[in-house]
Amino acid sequence: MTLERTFVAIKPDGVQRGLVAEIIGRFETKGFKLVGLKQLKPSKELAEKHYGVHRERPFFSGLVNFITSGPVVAMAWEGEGVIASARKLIGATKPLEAEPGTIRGDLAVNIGRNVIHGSDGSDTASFEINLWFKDEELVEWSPSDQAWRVE
Ligand code: D4T
Repeated sequence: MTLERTFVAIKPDGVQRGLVAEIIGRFETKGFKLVGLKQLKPSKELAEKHYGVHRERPFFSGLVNFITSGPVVAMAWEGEGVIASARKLIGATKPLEAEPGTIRGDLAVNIGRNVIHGSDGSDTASFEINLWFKDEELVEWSPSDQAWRVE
């Protein structure tokens, strides 16, 4: 079993719309383990690093303005296969193309207000967890009911 960690962020629209509990609940009830959690208003520098791959895209400055506009709930989740599974739980980038049952499929309509981010691979996951969290903000723990989730 290979344990992975991924970075998930509830964007300002998700926080402003009161979707934090609903979104955290999807990962919790799936059976993943929350190892990092904080709310912050990201700096421009943090947002530009996070979305660095999109620096040349026309939507980049709007995206940075949006992500720095209000609180973001930053999370690190751990579990077997959590990186790909989180992307499935989140759904397609364009919410109208996201399947019902996914977070974006159920809770969003617009690409610029798609409520949540999840790392798209293992390198990105490590980069983003290190970018958003200090080592001491990540908590090692064992859920007492783990044997009822994973054999
Ligand atoms: P994030 O990174 O927010 O989880 O989104 P995705 O991984 O699903 O999609 P992405 O990297 O292609 O896009 C990053 C971010 O930019 C916004 N966006 C994207 C936008 O506002 N307009 C656009 O045309 C695109 C392609 C939405 C997500």
